[in-house]
Amino acid sequence: MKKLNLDKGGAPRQQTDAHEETITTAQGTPISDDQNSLTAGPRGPVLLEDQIMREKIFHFDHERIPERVVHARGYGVHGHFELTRAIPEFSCAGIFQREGEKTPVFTRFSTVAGSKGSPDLARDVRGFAVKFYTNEGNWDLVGNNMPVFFIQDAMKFPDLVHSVKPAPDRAFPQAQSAHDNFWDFISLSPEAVHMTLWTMSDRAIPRSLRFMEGFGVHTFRLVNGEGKSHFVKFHWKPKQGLQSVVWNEALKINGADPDFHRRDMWNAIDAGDFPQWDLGIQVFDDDFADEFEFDILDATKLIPEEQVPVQIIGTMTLDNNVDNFFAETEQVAFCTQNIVRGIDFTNDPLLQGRNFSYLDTQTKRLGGPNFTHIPVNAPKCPVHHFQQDGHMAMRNPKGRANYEPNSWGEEGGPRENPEIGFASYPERVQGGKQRTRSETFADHYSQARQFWISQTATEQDHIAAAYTFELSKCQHERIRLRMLSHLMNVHDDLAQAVAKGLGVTNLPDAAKPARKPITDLPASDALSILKNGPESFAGRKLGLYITDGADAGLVNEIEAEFTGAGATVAIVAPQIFGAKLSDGTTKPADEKIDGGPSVLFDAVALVFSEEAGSEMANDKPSQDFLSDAFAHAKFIAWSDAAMPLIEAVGISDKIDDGMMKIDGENVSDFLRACEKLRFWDRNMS
Ligand code: HDE
Repeated sequence: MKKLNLDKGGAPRQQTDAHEETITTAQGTPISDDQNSLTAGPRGPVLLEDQIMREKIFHFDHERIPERVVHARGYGVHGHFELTRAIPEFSCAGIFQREGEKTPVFTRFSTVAGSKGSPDLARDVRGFAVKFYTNEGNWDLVGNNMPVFFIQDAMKFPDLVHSVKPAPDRAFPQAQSAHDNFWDFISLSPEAVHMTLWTMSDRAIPRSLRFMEGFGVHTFRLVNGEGKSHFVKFHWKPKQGLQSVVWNEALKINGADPDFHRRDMWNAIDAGDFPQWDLGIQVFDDDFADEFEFDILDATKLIPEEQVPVQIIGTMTLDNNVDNFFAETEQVAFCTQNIVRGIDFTNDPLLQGRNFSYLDTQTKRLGGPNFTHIPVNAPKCPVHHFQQDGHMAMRNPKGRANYEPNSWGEEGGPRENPEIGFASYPERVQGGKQRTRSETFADHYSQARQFWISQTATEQDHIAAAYTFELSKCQHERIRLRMLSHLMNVHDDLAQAVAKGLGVTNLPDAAKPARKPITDLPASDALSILKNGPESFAGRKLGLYITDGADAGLVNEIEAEFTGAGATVAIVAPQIFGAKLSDGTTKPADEKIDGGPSVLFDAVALVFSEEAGSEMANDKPSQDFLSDAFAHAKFIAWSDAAMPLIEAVGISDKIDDGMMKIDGENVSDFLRACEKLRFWDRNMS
C-alpha cells in the first residue's frame, strides 16, 4: 500500500519512485499528477490543452458496449473438460477420442430477460453456454438449464423477447415474466405452453448456478470417421446435485443479495470447491426418430431419459475465476455456428436461425469482425486464413499472399485439407420452397402434461402457485382466462388449482388443440428436481446465528461438523465484530443479523445465551430470520435459550421433524437431517 498524502488543496496523492509502478497514459507517458486537471492558476479555468485529463475521461466515456439483447446478466468461469469415455463409434471429433484428455473451457451462466444489473433470482430460464477450446477449433455448446424452448421457429424470437422485456412505452417491468405482454404472447402461441411448465417450476429459481442441469436443447448430429451419423442431445448433470429455492425466498434474496448466484460461484471457486458437471449424450438413430411420438427437430419437445438413456462421456470442472469480468465474461462471444468436424447441425428451424443470429449479434456487440482476436474468444489451436483488416485487427496474415490460389510456394500461406477439414453431413434434402410449420410440430400439450405428472406434490404446488402469481400480475382478465384455457389441455388438477388461486369460478372452454394431446405418456422421474436430490449438504451453507455468551463448545462443534462435511458456515451475530462466546473468545461474524437474513442459507442454527435469548425474541430481524427459515421449509436447530424467539414468532406449537433442539450430543444428527436440504412435509401439512 502506498502512503497517502494530501496536497495543499486536500487532494489525495499516492506517489511512487519505482519506474515500473508509475501510472501512465494509454500512450505510455508517465503521469506526475493523476488527481488535478491542468488549470490557469489554482482557481482558473481548465485548459483544453490538458491531454492527460482529456484522455482519461475520453476512455471512461467509451467504457460501455451494448449489453446482450438477451442473456445480458451473466457470470463466466474458466475450467476444463475431461473425456472419460471415448466415442469414436459416434463421432470423429478430436475432443471425443482420447480418454483422460483435457480440453480448456469457458462457461457463462446467465438469466435471459433482465438487463445487466438485474437481480440473480429472477424467475427465468438460465443460460448455460460452454466454449470448448478444442485442438480442431472452438466448439460452442450454447444451452440452457431447461431442455425445451418457448418457440419452434427462430422467426418468432424477436416477438418472444419483446413480449418478456419491459414494455416499450413505460420501460417496466424489469427481469420478470409476470405481466400482460408476456402472457398475452404466450397464450397466443400454444407451442410455448410446455416451456412455461418449466419456467413456472422451481427450475427457474435455482439455489445456485452450481446446482442446475444444462441442456443443448436442439437435436444435433454426431458423425463418425466413416461418415455415419447419429442424432444426439447433450446434457450437463451437476455432480453437486439439483436444488432450487422457493419463490418467496427468491423475492427476498433479490433484496438481500441481488448478486446471490455470482457471489456463490465466485466464493465456491475461490475456496477450492470446484463445481463439476458430467457431460451426457442421448444418442439415437433415424429409426428412433421416425418412431418417436414427436418430431426430433421440434425444440419444444424433449426425449425422456427413460426412453433414451443419457450416457456419460466426460466431466467439466470449473476451477478458475476470471481475472477481469469485462475482458472475459462480457466480451466472450458464443456462436452456435461454432462446431467442429464430427458434430453437425440438424434442420431444427430454431437452431438454423440461431446460427445466423449469434455471429450477427457479436459483430454489433463487439464492434466488428475481429472479436475472435480477443483472448477469451481466440481458439487455442493454430489459426491460418486470409481474413484481414477491419476494426481492431490484432493479427493480420504475414507476407505478401492474402489470397488463394496463389503461386507463392512456401510463402503462399494455408490451403484447404479434405482429410481433416470440416465436412457437413450430406443429408438428402428435398421439397418446394415454402413458409410453413410442419404438421409434425402440432402437438403442444402432451409433454407439458408429462412434465406435470412427473413432479412431486410439492413441486406441483409450486408450479400452480407460480402460474397463479404470474397471472395475478396480468391486469387483463382475457389474458388470464386465455392462459387458463391452455392449462385445461395440460391437466385438470393444474387448471383447477390455478383457477382457484385466481378466484375464477367459471372455467373457460379449453383451447382448441391443433392436435389431440396424448394423455397416457408415462411419468419421467428425471424431470423432477426433488426425486433426484443429492442427499448431501456438501456445497451448501449453514447460517449459524450466535450471540454474546453462546456456548463456545457447541458453536465450534457445529462449525467443525458442517465444514468437515464440505459445507460452509456463515456466522451471523447482532454485531459485525462478532460475539464473545462463553469461553471468552470472540467469534467474528460474516453477517450482521439484518444483513444476513436466513434466505441466504440452506439451513439455520440458533445458539444463544440465556441473557441474549429474551432480547433476541423482541428483535424484528431475528424474528424474520427464524420465521422465514420456517416458512421456507428449512432445517432449523436451536439451543435452549432460543426458545423465547421460537415462541415470539408463534411456532412453538408447530415444532416438527425439521426442527431440532441442539446440544453437544446431536450435532451430527442435525447435519444428517440437513442432507435432505428441505423439510417439505412442513408445507404440505
Ligand atoms: Fe440465444 N441468443 N437465441 N438461445 N442464447 C443469445 O447471443 C437467439 C436460444 C442462449 O452467455 C444472443 O451473444 C435466437 C435457445 C444463451 O453469452 C443472440 C434464438 C437457447 C445465450 C441469441 C435463441 C439459447 C444466448 C444474445 C431463437 C438454448 C447467452 C447475445 C432461435 C438452447 C450466451 C448473444 C452468453 C444469447 C439469439 C434461442 C441460449 C441474440 C435468435 C433455444 C445461453 O444471438
